[in-house]
Amino acid sequence: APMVRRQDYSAPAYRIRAVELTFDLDAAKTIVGSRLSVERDTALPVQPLRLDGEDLNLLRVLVDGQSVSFRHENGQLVIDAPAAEAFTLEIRNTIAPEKNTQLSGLYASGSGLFTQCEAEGFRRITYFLDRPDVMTVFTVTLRADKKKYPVLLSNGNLLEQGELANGKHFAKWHDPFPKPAYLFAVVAADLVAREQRVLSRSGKEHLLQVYVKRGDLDKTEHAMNSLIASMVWDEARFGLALDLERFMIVAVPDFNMGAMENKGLNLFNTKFVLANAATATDVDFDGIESVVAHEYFHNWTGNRVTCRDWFQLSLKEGLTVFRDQEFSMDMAGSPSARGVRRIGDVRVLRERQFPEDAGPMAHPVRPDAYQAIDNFYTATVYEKGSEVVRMMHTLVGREGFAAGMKLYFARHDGQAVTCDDFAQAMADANPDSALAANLELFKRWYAQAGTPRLQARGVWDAEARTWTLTLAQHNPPSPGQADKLPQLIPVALGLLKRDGTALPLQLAGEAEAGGTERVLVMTEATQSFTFVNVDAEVVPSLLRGFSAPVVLDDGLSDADLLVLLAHDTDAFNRWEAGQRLAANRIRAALAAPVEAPVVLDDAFIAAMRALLRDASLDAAFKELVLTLPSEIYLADQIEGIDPQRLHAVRESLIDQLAAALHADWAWAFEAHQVKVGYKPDAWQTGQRALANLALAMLVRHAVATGDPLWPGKAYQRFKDASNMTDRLGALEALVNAHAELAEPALARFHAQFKGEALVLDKWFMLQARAPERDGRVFARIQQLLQHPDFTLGNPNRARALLFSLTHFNPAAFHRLDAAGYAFWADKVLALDTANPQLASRYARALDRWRNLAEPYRSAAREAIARVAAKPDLSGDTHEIIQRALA
Ligand code: HT7
Ligand code: ZN
Repeated sequence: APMVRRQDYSAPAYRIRAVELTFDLDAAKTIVGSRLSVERDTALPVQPLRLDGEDLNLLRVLVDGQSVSFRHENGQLVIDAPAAEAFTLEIRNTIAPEKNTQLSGLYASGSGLFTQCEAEGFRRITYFLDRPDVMTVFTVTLRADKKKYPVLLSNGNLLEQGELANGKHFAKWHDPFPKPAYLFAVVAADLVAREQRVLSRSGKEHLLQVYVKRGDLDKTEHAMNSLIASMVWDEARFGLALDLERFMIVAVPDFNMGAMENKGLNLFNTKFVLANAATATDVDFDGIESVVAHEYFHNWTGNRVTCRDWFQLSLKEGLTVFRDQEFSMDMAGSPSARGVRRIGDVRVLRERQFPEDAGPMAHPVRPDAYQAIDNFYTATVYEKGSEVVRMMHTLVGREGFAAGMKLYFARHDGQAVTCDDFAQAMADANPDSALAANLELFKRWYAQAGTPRLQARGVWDAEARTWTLTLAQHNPPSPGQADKLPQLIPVALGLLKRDGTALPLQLAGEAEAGGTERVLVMTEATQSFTFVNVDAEVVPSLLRGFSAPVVLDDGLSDADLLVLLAHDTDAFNRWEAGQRLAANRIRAALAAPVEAPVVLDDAFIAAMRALLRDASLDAAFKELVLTLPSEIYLADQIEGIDPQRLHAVRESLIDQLAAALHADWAWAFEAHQVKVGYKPDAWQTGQRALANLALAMLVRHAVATGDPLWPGKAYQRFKDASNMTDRLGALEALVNAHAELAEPALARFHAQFKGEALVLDKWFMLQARAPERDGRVFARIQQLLQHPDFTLGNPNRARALLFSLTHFNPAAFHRLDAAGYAFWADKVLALDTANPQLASRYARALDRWRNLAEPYRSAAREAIARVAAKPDLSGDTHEIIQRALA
């Protein structure tokens, strides 16, 4: 596929002011009629009209009612010289939804028909100017068999509906807001809806609906509550009200991503809608809250103001992720619960985005070129993009940020704009801020790929009573970007005395100390900051709250980290101190000879025990501190990684924590039982998370020592649990410890939930993610491929089994005999024929092959080369494979 380049952008020569679409819906053959009101931009030289189209069967083309000559070129329909400046173009074509296994365009799922148009799916429905800067008013008439498809939905407001001959019926929808085609949606299915009427602050009434298949209504309450909470929050925090009379969410069983923000008609992966206490875990409830909020927030950040071109994707995605993260933090409530959320968000960033930024797919938040845009819905565009917005928030403050948002909408409502436009509005609304003073410098975050390294060293001068912090930044090369310039890095910090108390901060030149926390703004490659009135050595707590997406090297000793772990008031840095203490031990063990036993020192164990027993801390926070850094995160930090060795070392440390803290785990398990009715709130979620971790540790230790007590207790809890979080936690404890009772428990779980697709996904996932031991997990995954409930056709199921191995279970995947890589290659090829978007995401499991030690590295390369050799690889997968080998 040819490269699309950001610098080649040119404004469209034609606009489509309005379109009337008619659909005669049928799974085998749907007829699409389209009547476009087209206008030529008379300021530009006359050019051919080029309409995008893919996999369409064209029946006719009329211009102002007359037939017209046209041709096909590069997959486009080209009309060389339309005579008038404004004309009506009529197109008729057919499509075959049931053959559409790509799940882009109009496709069949379950017994319904659904669309997915972002990024370039609309062209798979009919010919169109399928680009986000062409905004059109849509009127849509749907006709279908009434029995099969009793519910007919599209964007906006329902104008009319009624009966037709031959058992058919119709519905006519009109969306008053001009929108790009990627926000178009249609649903035809047999669904039921939970409904709620709500008033926005202005007193306007809205109808909210959550559509699901019959039988799933009892799983829609949380999605509805999340939607209402999102509405309230966006009005309260940003003054952004819902602009539609009706807002619909529809659950779709086969879906490539999480959800889609189509105007007024959000389509969701069932995973992010359906939940009740019996079938969904706390983590699922949480995911639903975030995704419902995320899609709802897109109505302003994405739909009202959209992207000029797909290079600007982070304009809507980075900003909307930032908004959903802030929403979830506000929903969590207490400062400690906010800290827990921040830790969770940074974990995702560092486990997914950091490796991306260090590998062959590294790209700036605003990419410069792509072959397949689907490949750029990445952690960089989403999560790093959100961090870029968060840094702006840090630089201008909460009020300043709200003012920037206000100006952004005042300037750009109804437009398709760029990341520059957003940053400019933020700076202009805050003219006295460090952002405005350094805007061009700040915008390097959009332009430069890679994770900057930030070195920090402090020197105390006893005589001068000063402490000078010297910061140095360096961003290693990325593909196509050899040399990088310094970036603006906000460094939030506090200084702790050795006894853990916070030092009032006073920079040289300041009249007096102001507070115990500061944000230093770094704008040079190297920079020093001198604090005065410092009477003793201090322990710096740098990059509090993870104030910038960088890798910090602060040179702190274990003794310093123990001070932070015991006393830091910043939840993120307190947690980070514990993670670093653990990582230091893992690194030391990896550097030692293989035969040397890995022994956890008493200081570390005592610190962990103190934290676990600390009555002033929340359970959720303790669970995070007592969980060792993941193999995925550690592997990204270590050059020439041997995944088997890393796994063995980490497992051994967990075994030791399980043994050394045995009595503490038993206490923690008993002390964190929730005795009231199930609610997925921050407090209960924390209690359950810690109790489940404790149970896992107890079962692990019991299996190692041959003690039947805790496996028996876990099995009992698994059987009797009153909610899925506890049930799955107990099952996971048995499976992860390879306990004998895991088998009967798995069988029972399958029998109990065989009718629940999302719960079966958990059953597959749990087995595929279990810690590898003697190749048992890999063997189990191969068995499960043959299971009657397994299918590659449903993305959730494919993710539950295949992605669990390759993306989430490094020790099962990276095998000495290379069988994991052969498995990967087979599945990339199998997925690629049916669903290129899913295949190319799957293919990325080997992005970081160059960072592997031998023999893994060569074996991985061979597997990638095998995939590359397939002659008809999809454009999506081809781009990933080609970059991996470059
Ligand atoms: N904006 C949505 C992106 C999306 C998507 C992209 C490519 C292929 C399929 C897709 N489904 C949804 C989701 C979001 O960020 O909210
Ligand atoms: Zn989004």
